[in-house]
Amino acid sequence: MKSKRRLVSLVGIGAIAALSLSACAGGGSTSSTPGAYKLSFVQGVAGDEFYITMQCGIEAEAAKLGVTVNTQGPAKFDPTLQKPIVDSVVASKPDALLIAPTDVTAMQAPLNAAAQAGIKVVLVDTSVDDPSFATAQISSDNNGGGKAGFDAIKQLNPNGGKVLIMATDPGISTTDARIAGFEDAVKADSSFDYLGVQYSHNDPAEAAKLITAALAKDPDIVGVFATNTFAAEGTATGVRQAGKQDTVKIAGFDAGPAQVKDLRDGTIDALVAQQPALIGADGVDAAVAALKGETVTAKTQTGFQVLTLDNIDTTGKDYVYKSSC
Ligand code: T6T
Repeated sequence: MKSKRRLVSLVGIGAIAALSLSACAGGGSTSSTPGAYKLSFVQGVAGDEFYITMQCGIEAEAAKLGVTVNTQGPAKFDPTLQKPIVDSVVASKPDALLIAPTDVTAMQAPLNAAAQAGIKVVLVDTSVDDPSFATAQISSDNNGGGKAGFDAIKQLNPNGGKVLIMATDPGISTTDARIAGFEDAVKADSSFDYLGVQYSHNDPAEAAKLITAALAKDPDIVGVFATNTFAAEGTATGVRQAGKQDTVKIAGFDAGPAQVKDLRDGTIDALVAQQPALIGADGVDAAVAALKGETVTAKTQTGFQVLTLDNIDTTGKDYVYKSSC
């Protein structure tokens, strides 16, 4: 098994000079020391290595710029759990809020309210239906990553065959874009028989159950594209339990330690690793620049790298997510 290596150029906001601060530039600082802004980071879900790694990037950049950051996340990737956290963060009046909204529709009103309260809102990773209130948005090339997932599966199955997508939930901007990128590619290739998307609700056990049922119905499935960490983890478990790891090729988004272990043992064949620390650091840079009244890049797209056994110990190793900073 040899998968294609792909390295997409990294896009950052770049160095932001922050030498002067007018008393009212950006407004809203509740800190007594000028420029010592208070930032809040609300994760999509606590305990997810993607957001832990992003938190590490945020904390390192915040320390560099002399601002403070408080991080919280819901127990599940669920807007009904994330909204109360946002409401309480807004009530605590930070200068800026970095957030990965868990649903494009349900998180719209709470984030509109945050921006209306004078808080600079920076969307990191995910977005909402109408992000016009946002100071900046930073996310991976999710559509391109979906296409890369298809390319990896195709490389391992040059003659095509049945493939499906294991996703999380509809209404998440990132995973929806990954699905679109994969679907555009698979539908353009007549050697593949696309079986559609299954939604596993960010629950590995559900993903394992769904892939087990899919393999019972279509034992000749040759590939699965899993749209995030938990979908990939559950897909790998189900494929392993079915004893089909040699015939079902899995390309999964994200590169937590468990996915990398699955890559090493041959259950997963390719991982589309994002750059969460860079997304977080860019988010801090954007928030602080906005608070200082400086020009901010409205939209930044960060890159990804496809990890395989070929590069996991060399050029790919720095892309593995962290479980702690
Ligand atoms: O894939 C990431 C993130 O980009 C996505 O929005 C939600 O799932 C993850 O956090 C991985 O679990």
